[in-house]
Amino acid sequence: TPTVVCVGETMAVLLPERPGPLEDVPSFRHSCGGAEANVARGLVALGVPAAWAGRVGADGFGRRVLRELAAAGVDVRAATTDPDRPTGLYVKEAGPSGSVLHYYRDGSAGSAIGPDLLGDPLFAGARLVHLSGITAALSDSALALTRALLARPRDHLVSFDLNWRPALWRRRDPAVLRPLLDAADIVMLGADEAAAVLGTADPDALRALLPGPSTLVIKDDAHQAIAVTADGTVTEPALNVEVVEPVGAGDAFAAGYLAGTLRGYGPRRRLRLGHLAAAATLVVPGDHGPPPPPDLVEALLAASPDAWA
Ligand code: KDG
Repeated sequence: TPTVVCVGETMAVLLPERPGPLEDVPSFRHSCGGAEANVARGLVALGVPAAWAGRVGADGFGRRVLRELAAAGVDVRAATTDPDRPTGLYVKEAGPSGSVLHYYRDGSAGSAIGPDLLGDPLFAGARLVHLSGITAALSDSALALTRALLARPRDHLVSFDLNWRPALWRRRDPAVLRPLLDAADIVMLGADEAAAVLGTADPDALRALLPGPSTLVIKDDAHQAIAVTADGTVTEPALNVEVVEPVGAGDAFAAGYLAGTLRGYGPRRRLRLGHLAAAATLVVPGDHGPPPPPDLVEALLAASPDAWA
């Protein structure tokens, strides 16, 4: 049984062969992505058994999603296929000021997930369920599933990455997000996302707004991450890498942080493993980078603080 179940929408991805306006892109590479599945892949790459639970369409993109995740070692037994709705798609457009994601996912199979998923035996054995704020935006049933997975009493921990995607919230009120975050055990959010959704990025103010979770991890751009727990606050600088394409780095960070948590690491090593996994994704154009070799990870986790500044 997987240790972690990641729940959300996984889509087909078209990655432009080269940066620039979409109309000038000569061809695209076909892959798959989606925040929660990216976390599942990142966990598996770090040696943590992980599953992805969600829904795809009965089409080539859906078969590709399942095949690619399974090939990466992600348990997809709880994934279902929807005969009536297509697999969602997103296209990355890489410009000078970063990537824009174009979504083709309205009415997708992935958005039709709902509380019926909870019947899957996978959830009974999991130590941790990983969710993100994206799912709450997808549909009423997806929001209901998110709430059901956060309901207490529960046998699993819940980690929740805010993953603020304004484009998905045009028809919905993001005020639903705060109580969802507050019901989780581990909350991860970017400082910019916290400011947009909760009105502040100040760790103490966020703590006051979100007293429920045992851990808040606030990622301050690419510079540092702060973990706020009952034992105090730990700040750890990020690795300074040459960024090729940033999408997916937040998911890689989450995978590293959660893998460190499940391995019983202390707060600083958890953050470091998050930064290491993020760095491996920042230097490639896709949503996931190959993780550094385990012995290098160990050496970097033990490096002196100066090496990280
Ligand atoms: O974190 C990366 C995700 O944003 C990307 O994989 C697409 O899941 C996605 C989304 O909904 O934005």
